[in-house]
Amino acid sequence: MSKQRPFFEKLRSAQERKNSLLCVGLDPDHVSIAKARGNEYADPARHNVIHRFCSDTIAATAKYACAFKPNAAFFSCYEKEDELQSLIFHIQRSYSTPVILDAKRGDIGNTAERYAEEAFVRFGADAVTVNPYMGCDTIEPFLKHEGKGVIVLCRTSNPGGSDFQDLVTKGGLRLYERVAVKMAELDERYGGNRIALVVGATRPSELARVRELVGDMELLIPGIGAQGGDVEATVKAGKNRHGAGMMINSSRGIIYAQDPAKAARATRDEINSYR
Ligand code: NUP
Repeated sequence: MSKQRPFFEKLRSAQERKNSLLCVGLDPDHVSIAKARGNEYADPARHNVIHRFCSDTIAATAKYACAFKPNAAFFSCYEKEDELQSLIFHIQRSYSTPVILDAKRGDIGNTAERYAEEAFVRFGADAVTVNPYMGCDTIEPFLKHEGKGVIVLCRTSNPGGSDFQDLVTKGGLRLYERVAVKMAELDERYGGNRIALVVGATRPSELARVRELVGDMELLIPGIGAQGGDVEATVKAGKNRHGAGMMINSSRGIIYAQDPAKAARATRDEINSYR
């Protein structure tokens, strides 16, 4: 449906150009903004704090980011969907950097079609995160949007990620392993380079297992920074044969740092030191 450059092509070009596997997460909330930068963004009633904070953060970190990942919750809760849309366009146009909309969608076919249209047409995102719990038919509507990336939750970074994802399924694979295998198959059915998997940095051994199962597939890896994931263990477990195949996300650890540019650069360099 879209004639834009495919997500994975944009991503790889940004990864090479910036020598970076760092994805900067945009999760703006008023309390954290005031705490981190009280003086600059003191009055939440002032026009467009969320937009100004994000565009300043983007300007500071774009040199070091292979992708940006705004989380939809942090915009919709403040009724800032229009700002989200304009920030996505701004990142793409001014920094030639792809944008992943973190929305974790998942629903029956006709509803999934609307979610896909929301992510790719309304917001113009290059990729979106989806939840596979409802099955493969709920993911296919996203794949119908040519060139767009579909990033499927596989082994999440939160403590409760083991509640269901680690359960052993009938064939002997754990649920997250089965998701990885099924998604690699689905990706192949759609010609490859359409699907990536979310695997948390807080689980290096599961990350290594997913890498073993899916070959060189791209992984979105949240959980370094505020959630405490270890960068060295993450890169060593998650890299593919080419020392790449990862978008390692940090949100709070970068955007609320005293100096986001410095934090982004240091994180990018730390990641690179273990590739
Ligand atoms: O497994 C996941 N863990 C996770 O933290 C899948 C995600 N999409 N995320 C998201 O990544 C989370 O919703 C947040 O937007 C970001 C992590 O933020 P931070 O812990 O680096 O601040």
